[in-house]
Amino acid sequence: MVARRGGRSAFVVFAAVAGVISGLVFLAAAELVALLVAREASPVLAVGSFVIDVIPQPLKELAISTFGEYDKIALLVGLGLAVVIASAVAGVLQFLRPPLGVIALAVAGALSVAAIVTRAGATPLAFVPPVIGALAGSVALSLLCRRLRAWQRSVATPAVAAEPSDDSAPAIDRRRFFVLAGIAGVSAVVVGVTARAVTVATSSVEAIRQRLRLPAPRSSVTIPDGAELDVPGITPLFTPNADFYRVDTALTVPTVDPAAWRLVIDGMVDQRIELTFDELLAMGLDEYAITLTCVSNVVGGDLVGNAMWLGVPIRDVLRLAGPQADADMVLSRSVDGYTASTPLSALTDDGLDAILAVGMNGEPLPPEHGFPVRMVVPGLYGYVSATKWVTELTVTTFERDEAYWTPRGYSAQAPIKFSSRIDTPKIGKTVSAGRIPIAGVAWAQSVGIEAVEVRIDDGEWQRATLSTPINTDTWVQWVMEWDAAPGTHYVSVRAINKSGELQLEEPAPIAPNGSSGWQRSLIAVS
Ligand SMILES: Nc1nc2c(c(=O)[nH]1)N[C@H]1C(S)=C(S)[C@@H](COP(=O)(O)O)O[C@H]1N2
Ligand SMILES: [Mo]
Repeated sequence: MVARRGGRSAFVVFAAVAGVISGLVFLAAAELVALLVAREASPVLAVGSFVIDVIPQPLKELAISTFGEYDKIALLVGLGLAVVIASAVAGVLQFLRPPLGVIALAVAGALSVAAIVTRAGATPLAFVPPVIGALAGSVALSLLCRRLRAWQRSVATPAVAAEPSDDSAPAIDRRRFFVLAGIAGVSAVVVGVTARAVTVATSSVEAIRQRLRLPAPRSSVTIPDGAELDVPGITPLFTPNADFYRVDTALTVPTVDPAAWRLVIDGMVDQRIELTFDELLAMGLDEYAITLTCVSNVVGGDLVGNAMWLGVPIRDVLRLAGPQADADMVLSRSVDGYTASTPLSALTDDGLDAILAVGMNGEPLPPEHGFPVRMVVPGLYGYVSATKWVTELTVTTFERDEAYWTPRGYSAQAPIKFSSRIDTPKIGKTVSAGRIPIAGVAWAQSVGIEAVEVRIDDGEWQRATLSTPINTDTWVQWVMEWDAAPGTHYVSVRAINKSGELQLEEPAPIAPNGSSGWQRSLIAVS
């Protein structure tokens, strides 16, 4: 090898390598400290953004026309090359004219500090990562260059044989340089890449959601005494988020950063309105208990759930835009393109709590339930009202526009057909003879449940005991004690709403506007 013979040019190459390794140490230490104290203060990204800002517009356009959608990658690659070249030069300087290399790193640190602290949104500790990075890089550079010079000296000292053996002084000094260079280089790459990956992963929308603290509601829902029955096997009054049914057309759950979210209200309005997430929250949040139902719920099915929502009335948001008199529909649109057609009157009616919800059962909306904002409208099936990840409300007419499901075999308008369900005893599970509860839930959103009736086999319809309703928009629980005799029995249930209507007996499939019929289950008693 040339260096063994003391060739000065070879040592200069190693000095350049030492410089590049020190540059990596600089960036890795800065990334690690940025992760810990100031996430926005990554020198690579801050300097990159700075460069984007200072590049003159014609040059920017040239970059976009040359690299197209890869312009940002091109910038980062260019920046990476510049860092490699500059740190190689710093290495050579430090080797030939110490401490010029360390001074160069200090200048690089100062420039990154300037780029970082002048960025919008920089936190008070934003200067720390580049300072620590420059310090770490300088220590690495001066140690590496010291070892390189020791190696150069021992090669130059003609005390030993012309071809030194492996444990001669030059060999030992060479090994000491490579060991340090190896350790510094490998740990810089490992630490830098890991810190960057952790930063990216924990800055994800899910992490943003975890950190999000919604303002306290101005008003909360009072849960009356007796709202929840104590019956084993009955559906809980509120459905935990993890158990809440999920229905949507989204292949992967859309991720929407609340900071980038906008709600546009347009169409037949006096004035187009655009709201940010903070502006929506600033309108004031209230609690709403509303039971959601899917049109695909079959009689006795479980595509229905009850939640405590936190939100803003849609009528307040629409009022900002001023819907025009001849409009009769709001076409809500999700970030994933899904649309729902809701009668304008259902959203503007003062007596109906149609809301833009941001919270669900005490937390921000779960991603799969529409984070950061969704619609919830009492009394209408989800597909015509409950748009998740909602981003646009277009005021229009049923004649002019249609929603996602309308050309796919479902009605443009679909009020919920009120219904009742048996939760216990479970179908297909044998129960022991004796006194047992038959219990379940019943819902008639926006009207309310007046009564639930149960029939055993071909007997009389008997009134069940109801839980105290929270309001007319939530389901109620019902229970009836039954002296179960051995054998098989049919248990049927039906509800009566507060308008005095009886639940539809005529069975209907889910399409085009929801199932109907009375649930009748066969129960085996032993
Ligand atoms: N963006 C979007 N929103 C949507 C849907 C959808 O497919 N995409 N499905 C709707 C339907 S059919 C129902 S029943 C409800 C279900 O809401 P959940 O999944 O939170 O229970 O969301 C509604 N909102
Ligand atoms: Mo649905």
